[in-house]
Amino acid sequence: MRTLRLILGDQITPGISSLRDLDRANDIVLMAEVRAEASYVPHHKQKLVLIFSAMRHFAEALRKEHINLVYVDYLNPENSGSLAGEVRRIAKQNNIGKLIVTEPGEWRVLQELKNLKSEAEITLEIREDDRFFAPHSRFEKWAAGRKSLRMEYFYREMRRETGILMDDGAPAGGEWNFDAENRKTLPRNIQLPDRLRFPPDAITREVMQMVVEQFPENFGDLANFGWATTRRDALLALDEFVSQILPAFGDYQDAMRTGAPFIYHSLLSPYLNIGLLTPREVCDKAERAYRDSNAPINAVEGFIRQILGWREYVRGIYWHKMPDYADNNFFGAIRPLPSFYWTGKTDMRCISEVVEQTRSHAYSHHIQRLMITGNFALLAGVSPKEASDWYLAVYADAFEWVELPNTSGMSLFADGGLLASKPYAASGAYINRMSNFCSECRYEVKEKSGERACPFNYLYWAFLIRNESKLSSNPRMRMPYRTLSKWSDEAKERLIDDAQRFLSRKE
Ligand code: FAD
Ligand code: DLZ
Ligand code: SF4
Repeated sequence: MRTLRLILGDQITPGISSLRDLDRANDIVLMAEVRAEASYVPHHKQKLVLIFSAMRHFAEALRKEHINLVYVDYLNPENSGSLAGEVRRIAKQNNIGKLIVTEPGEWRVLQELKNLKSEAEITLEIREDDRFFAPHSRFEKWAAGRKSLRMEYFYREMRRETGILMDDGAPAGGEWNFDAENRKTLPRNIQLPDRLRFPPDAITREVMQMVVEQFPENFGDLANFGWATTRRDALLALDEFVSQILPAFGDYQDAMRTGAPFIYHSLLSPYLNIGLLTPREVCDKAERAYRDSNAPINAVEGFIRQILGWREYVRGIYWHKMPDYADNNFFGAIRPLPSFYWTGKTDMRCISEVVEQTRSHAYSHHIQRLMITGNFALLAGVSPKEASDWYLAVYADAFEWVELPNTSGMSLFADGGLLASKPYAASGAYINRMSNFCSECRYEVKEKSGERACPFNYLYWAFLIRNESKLSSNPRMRMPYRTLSKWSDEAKERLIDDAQRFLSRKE
């Protein structure tokens, strides 16, 4: 009997564990474009093109190495439409006795493969995904017995263990974290750098055509598609980022501006998440820039913390807490997602700008996801499930293991504080400080209440009032609740009325 090795759409990595010890004479490698994966949420068209095109380019590279590959196109008439269906079909045709797969990134897909094992009478070998720094067992060891699972402590252990940005056992530059230096506003006249984007080649153009035909109603434009779909191009994107952009990454990490979706962010998350780049090589390259005095410590530490810290940590949380994590709803929020998350049609300039950037690029940088669309959903009491489905659909880098803890935990505080020590709730003042959105908005950011007032203002206070019993004992929420306690009942009523009026009308 022969062995089948399944490569998933986010396992586009030459050294992936499922391909090690491949017997070229006997084994079959399977890759399949399937309807179930392409439609479990209505993915942005650019996300679909990125994944299918990267899969096809990877398949080409495997064929060049004379690997025995079965590649099932989306439109193949025999395509059963699911990963399990394709494994079953190809296994039957080829006398397969064993399936080897690198552990899937998503709980849902892992269950599908486990179920297949019992039905299809094949041995299933699930291998560790060692593209990550921390295996599941490492996170579990760290989490065991801890009351508080804060990222910062996990990150420090990762630094110590990997030796990244460490000097003789001490953190490089003398501190673990330089975030205090990383909250600058963008100078008005600063010339933001052009970014390296990749014109679609013949394979990508063919996929674009297919996606337009098969997914005509999906959110997103393809006109600006510029993602790398090969490892070669992803490495060029990494080089460009480290040499040209990284030095200013830290300073302007939280800045936002109209017409400037990328600022000094890396745009590397889609490549990391589908496997065109590995986190290790990205961190090593960033550290090299610091060691060679080509980038300052606040930028390099800040950047490495996102990958070695946050990215590893949210994956740990996801597997530690799934499947229950998806059902968390600390505030009991049930409001449907407003339609302007899809249309961008709202007078709130900050939201229309972020939705427009998202439609054009399948991208929006972290602080926009957290403090604009995430903050609005939190303040308005949008259902965590509806918000998560939106984030999972609209970003090129969205896979549940990283999206869910960021949305449900970090952004919506739906886990009640496992991930964040307080909700990332903010009024318009924060958005005004970090962006130029408010100067172009029909609402008045300085007004708290009334028809012209910025909705983030009264929604913020109404959120605090509504959730007082759940939040007022949180030491980090003491300040706003102290302010609130000084207001008359009448003033509070006015804010609640404004919030209700706003939320009940169609924006
Ligand atoms: P940079 O700002 O250049 O950061 C460098 C790298 O660090 C990123 O490429 C990414 O790999 C990693 N990183 C940064 N922040 C985080 C984080 N909070 N969690 C995990 N990794 C991080 N990231 C995803 O990869 N997929 C998602 O589906 C996703 N959904 C999100 C949903 C919400 C509500 C929020 C608030 C954040 C989400 N993030 C997600 C995290 C973060 O916003 C993106 O990783 C980042 O914006 C990607 O852009 P970049 O590559 O330019 O990042
Ligand atoms: C996201 C995605 C999409 C859109 N399509 C496919 C596909 O056709 N075939 C495939 O193998 N994987 C796809 N993926 C990725 C999976 O949905 C899933 O997110 C990951 O494999 C989980 O690790
Ligand atoms: Fe957003 Fe309020 Fe500023 Fe308008 S005034 S852009 S709604 S924060």
